[in-house]
Amino acid sequence: TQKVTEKTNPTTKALERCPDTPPNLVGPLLVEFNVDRTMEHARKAANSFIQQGGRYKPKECIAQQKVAIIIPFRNRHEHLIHWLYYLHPILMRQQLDYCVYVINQDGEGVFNRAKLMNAGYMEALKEYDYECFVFSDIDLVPLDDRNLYRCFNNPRHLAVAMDKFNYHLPYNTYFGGVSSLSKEQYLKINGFPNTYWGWGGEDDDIYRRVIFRGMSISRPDSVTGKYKMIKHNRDKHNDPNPKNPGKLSHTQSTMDQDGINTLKYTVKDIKKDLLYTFITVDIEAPP
Ligand code: BGN
Repeated sequence: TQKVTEKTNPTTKALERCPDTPPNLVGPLLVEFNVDRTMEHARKAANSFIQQGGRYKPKECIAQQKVAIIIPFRNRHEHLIHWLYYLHPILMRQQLDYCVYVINQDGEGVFNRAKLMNAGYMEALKEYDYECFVFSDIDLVPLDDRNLYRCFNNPRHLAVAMDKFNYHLPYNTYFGGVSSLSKEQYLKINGFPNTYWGWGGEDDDIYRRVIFRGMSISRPDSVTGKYKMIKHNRDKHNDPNPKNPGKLSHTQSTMDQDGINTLKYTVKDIKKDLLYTFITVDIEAPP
């Protein structure tokens, strides 16, 4: 067989770095959850360029960043279908070198969003040399593809205008929903807290870590940063935890002893679907 080189095939050109502004973005998007959607629809939407595990990288240029998308998860399969259906085409248009990691909490113990995100960070890095981490709730879909799922000079808060908060921030220091941190930024804050069991406060803790380490929050404007949330009932085993709010006054002194440096969990299973990598972890949750 003949070796194809630049000489024998003059159309082969060395790839260049992708542009700062991806050329094929469309801006505002129509998003509708009130339809019966299956994984097959999501697979068709993602087209043939996706690779097993929910991996993609542009073929036309070298992506600016290698991005791991981390989604804490338990029992939300219909949300996952909607999320994949909308996000894969967006992330492809954004010309990212990315992979989607769904981090599934094993068992029925109390849910812990931030600890799952820490486990996702660790597991993603075992697979590839990621430089950027986007942490997203499963029920949030952006309404504008100019909201770039990459990292910036400061930790980024992406979900700034959610429909459930009337397309406003619920408060100025809100850091929940969707955020991105470079590997460097993440390590600077010792990752996320492992000790916020149940609903509430872990995102405020992360915000405080960022500020205590001398960084600030980067955000898109409130038009680009619009999100639609999938409506759902309150999850089981994730009630607001009355112990969480009080922990926030200690973040500065506890953040070095509670984070990626103290993370303990066990991987139970790793399954590669076409559109996502599904990792089930035991995070030693209280009953
Ligand atoms: C806040 C929660 C956040 C949550 C937002 C939006 C707390 C800590 C005590 C104030 N914070 O009240 O975790 O993302 O609401 O729902 O509960």
